[in-house]
This record gives sequence, structure tokens and C-alpha cells, in this order.
Amino acid sequence: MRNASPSPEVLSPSAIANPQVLLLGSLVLAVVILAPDISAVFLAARKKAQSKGNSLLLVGPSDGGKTAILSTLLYKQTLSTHTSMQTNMAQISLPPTNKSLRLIDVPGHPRIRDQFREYMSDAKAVAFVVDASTISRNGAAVAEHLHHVLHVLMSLPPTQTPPAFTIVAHKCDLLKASATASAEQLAVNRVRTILERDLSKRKSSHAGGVGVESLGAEGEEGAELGGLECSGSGEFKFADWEGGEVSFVGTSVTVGKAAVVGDEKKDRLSPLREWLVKLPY
Ligand SMILES: Nc1nc2c(ncn2[C@@H]2O[C@H](COP(=O)(O)OP(=O)(O)OP(=O)(O)O)[C@@H](O)[C@H]2O)c(=O)[nH]1
Ligand SMILES: *[C@@H]1O[C@H](CO)[C@@H](O)[C@H](O)[C@H]1NC(C)=O
Ligand SMILES: [Mg+2]
Repeated sequence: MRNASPSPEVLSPSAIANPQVLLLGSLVLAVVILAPDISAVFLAARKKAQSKGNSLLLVGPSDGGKTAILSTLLYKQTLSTHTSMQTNMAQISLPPTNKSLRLIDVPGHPRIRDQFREYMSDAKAVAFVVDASTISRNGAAVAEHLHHVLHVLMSLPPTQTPPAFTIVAHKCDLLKASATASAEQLAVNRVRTILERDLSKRKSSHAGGVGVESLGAEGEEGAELGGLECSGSGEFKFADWEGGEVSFVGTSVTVGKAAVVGDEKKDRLSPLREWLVKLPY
């Protein structure tokens, strides 16, 4: 990572008193002030938003591209990033209506990833970001992470409007388009197919009474983890998931490149932006 490109690695509630974090925070603030045409400001760290249901939660395995997506939505430019050890938060306004949206980027590190539960009550939308170029060899681990997210989505109190949910097949630039399909279509199909296969495996191992390993902070070791309920056959199919509708988008960003924002031109994060704009407010 170059010195000139601070990542938006700031404003964790737990680290607010740390002088290094404060220093980094002021550096990032300087970038925000110096950057022209910036339509976003960092929020003061706060666990609960004042407005309900106004956040986009970015979750998913480490190295998927969550922080790169956050920086692209925030700065209209993709900063170089490294593995996050803290939750990043930022406030953006989303064209064309300029409605404000809080971005919450929860690191994929196994010891931190479950923090996304704290932000669930504010979530208008949840995006599970996956590296489509490595899903073939990481399917089981990605499915394990996704299983936790699906479980939490299905266990929300009935009083809460469930957040919209999308799976982002990211890093499409690393896939080759075929004669009949774009890289984005191939990425979405690959991610969907592999995750359905690996979630089906998890489902059938449950049915056989086999405990699921590494069930996170709550010590549910050996207990059955729900969240994979589907109508129809025993297979896991996103189309049949009882937790609600699951969307898929194929995206990519380019480090160092400006992202074109606006109506006339599209960049490769547009499928995610378009999904966000369509959400009911
Ligand atoms: N080729 C390519 N690389 C990308 C893309 N998006 C992100 N990357 C790179 O992938 C790496 C990981 O991206 P991050 O945004 O840091 O990943 P993350 O999901 O925030 O990971 P954690 O913070 O560890 O949870 C970085 O080196 C990014 O520059 C993309 O669309 N295409
Ligand atoms: C949204 O913001 C942009 C840039 O600040 C501005 O040009 C546009 O008119 C705004 N749109 C609405 C609907 O307010
Ligand atoms: Mg990150």
C-alpha cells in the first residue's frame, strides 16, 4: 500500500481512543476535505444509527473486496486496501435521488466477522461480497461464512422488516467473457452454483446429525445451525430459500482508477448501485 493512499480504515467504536487511529482518522479526513466533489462524510462512530434501516452492510470473506467497494462508493475512486481489522463506516448519498446511505464494512477475519450482527437492526440491505475468481477453490469456507449470515437473516425478530439481500460476485475483471456470456454473467453463475453445492452439503450433513464446526462467538458448538431452510427438495437452492429473495450482481473495481458515477456512463460497480437504487425507501 502506498503512503499516498490511506485506506478508510477508521472509526471503529472500540478503537476511538487509540492515538494512532485518531491520527489515521485525521489523515482520512484531510483526504475528504481535499478531494473535490466529495458528497460523503464519515460518521462519528456509533453502534446504533439514529435513523432506522438506513445501512448497507458489506459482509463476506476476507479479501473479497468489501473495502475496495466501500472506497469506490465513497471516494468515487478505488483506493488500495489491505486486510481490515476494524469495521469501516461511511455515509454516502446515492445518485440519482441522493438519498443518504450508511455503508458498514465488516472485516471477514474469523474473529471479527460476527460483529455484523450488531448492525443488523439498522440494515436496509446486506451484501455478501465474494471473490468470483477464487470461489472454485474456496467454496466450502465461503459457504460456511454465508451460512452464518443466512442464519442471522432468518433469526431476525418478526417486528423488523428484513433487509434486502444480495450476493456480490466480485472481481469479475479476473474472469474471461465467453462467446455467449459476459464475465459478470459467468461470475454470477459460478458463485451461485458453487455456493448452492456447498450449502447443500452443509444441509445434508445437518440432516445426518453431524455438528457444524466453528459456530462463532455464542458457543453453539454441536448445536444445529438453521438458516438453510428451503421449500421443495433437500437441496439448497437460493430461489427456494425460505428467508426471502436473494439477488445476485456481478461487479469489479480497478485500484487507482476513478469510478464513473452518474447517469450517462456506467462503471463495473453499476450493478450494485442499480440494485441499491431500486430498494424501497
Ligand atoms: N482484480 C480485482 N481486485 C480487486 C477487486 N476488488 C478488490 N480487489 C483487490 O482485492 C484485495 C482485497 O480487497 P479488500 O477490499 O481489501 O477485501 P475485503 O473484503 O475488505 O477483505 P477484509 O478486510 O480482509 O475482510 C485488494 O488487494 C484489492 O485491491 C476487483 O474488482 N478486481
Ligand atoms: C444529486 O446530487 C448531484 C451532485 O451533487 C446534483 O447534480 C443532482 O442534481 C442531485 N439530484 C437530486 C435529485 O437532488
Ligand atoms: Mg476490508
